[in-house]
Amino acid sequence: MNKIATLIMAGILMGMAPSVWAQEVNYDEARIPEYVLPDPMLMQSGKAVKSVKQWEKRRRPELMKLFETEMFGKMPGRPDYMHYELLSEDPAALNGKATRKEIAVYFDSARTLSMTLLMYVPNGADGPVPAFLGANFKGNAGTLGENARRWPFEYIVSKGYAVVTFAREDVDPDHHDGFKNGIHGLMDAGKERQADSWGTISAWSWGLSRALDYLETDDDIDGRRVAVIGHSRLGKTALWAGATDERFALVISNDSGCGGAALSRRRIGETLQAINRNFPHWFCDNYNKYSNNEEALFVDQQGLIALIAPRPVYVASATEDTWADPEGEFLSALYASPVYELYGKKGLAVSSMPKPEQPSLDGDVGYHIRTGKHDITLYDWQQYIKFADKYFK
Ligand code: GTR
Repeated sequence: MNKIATLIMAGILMGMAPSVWAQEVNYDEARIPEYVLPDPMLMQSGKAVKSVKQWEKRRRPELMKLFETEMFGKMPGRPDYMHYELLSEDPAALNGKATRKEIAVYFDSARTLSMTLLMYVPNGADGPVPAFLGANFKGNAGTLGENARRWPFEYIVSKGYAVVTFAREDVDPDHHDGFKNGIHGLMDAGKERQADSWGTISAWSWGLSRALDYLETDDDIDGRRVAVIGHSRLGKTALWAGATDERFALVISNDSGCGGAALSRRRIGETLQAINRNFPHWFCDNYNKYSNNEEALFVDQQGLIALIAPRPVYVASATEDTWADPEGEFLSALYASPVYELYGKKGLAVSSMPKPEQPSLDGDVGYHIRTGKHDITLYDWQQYIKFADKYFK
C-alpha cells in the first residue's frame, strides 16, 4: 500500500471520515513548522502578570473570554426548572461492595430532555465520599458491556471513590445536526446562532456541570471533592468543564489531543483544519478562523490548562496515540506550570518527557505516558487515583 492508501486505511480503522486522510498528516517532529508560543501570563495589553490578583482579576477573565468566544462557544447557565428523580437504587451492587443508583436529571419542567446518571458509591464509608465524574461514549449500559474495560467500577470503588457517568448523547448528539436536537434544541429554540454560540463540547461540559449540581445535593457524595475526567473528545470536554466550573476540585485529561491538551501550533497528527472539517459541531464557528492559521491563535492549549490553576490537573498520553500528539500534550502541561507556580503550587515536576510508565505525580500538574493505544485503561485509572489520593484522602 502506498502512503496515502495507508493513511486512508488507518482513518477507516479509527472510524473517521476518509476525506481528511486524503490530506497529508504530519507525524514527523522534524517537519513541525517553527512557531512562537504566546505566554499565557502576558495580558492583551502587553503587560506581564506578576501576581495572583492580576491573574484572577485581569488575565484569567480575559483568557476565559477568548476560549469561550473563539473556541468552545458560550454556555448558558443552569436552567430554572431543572429537577432530579431517583430511578433505581441497588444497595448490593458489585457483590455488595457498592450502591448503584440511577438518577434522571430533567432539564425542563415538561421533561422533554434528561440525562441519566449512573453511579456506584462505595458501601460502608464514614461519610460523604469523593467522586470521579465523566461522560461516556457508549451509553450507561455500555460502561458495563462493550466499554466495561474503560470503566473499572469495582477497582475505583475499592479505593474509596464513587464513580458517576452519563451518556454524552443524552445531552447533545455527536453529529452535526445544525444544533437542532439535544440541549441546543431545548435551550436555543428561537435564537439565531452566532459565531460564538456554544458547540457540542461546550454542551457536554455544561452537562458535567449539571451532573455536579445534582451531586452537590446527594448526601453520599462530597461535592467539594469531585474530579472531572474524560477520554479523547471527552478529555477535551473535561478540560473545558474544569476551566469553566471552579467547583471541580481536580481535572483529568486522558488522551485528549487536538483541541484538548495538545499544542495546536505543532500541527502534528490531528490539526485544527482536520478537526474543524470532520467535527464541525464540536467548537464554535469562530474556531474555523484558525484552521491552517494556528499562529493567529490568541494563546495555545497550555492556556486552557492554566485556567484550571491552582486546582490540580492531570494530563495523560499513550505512546501509539500519535494522532493526539503525546509530546504536545506533555508540553501544554509543562507550559501551564508557571501559573501554578504563581500560586505557590508546584507545576509539573519534570521538565522533559518522562519514559512510558514513569508517571510524574509529585507536582500539582500530573503527567504520564503509557505504552499502547488511544484508550483509557486500568493503568491510567491507577495513576489518577494515586494523584487524587494526594488531595482527597
Ligand atoms: C477522533 C478525533 C480526536 C479524538 C477522538 C476520540 O476521531 O479526531 O480528536 O477526540 O476521535 O474522541 O476518540
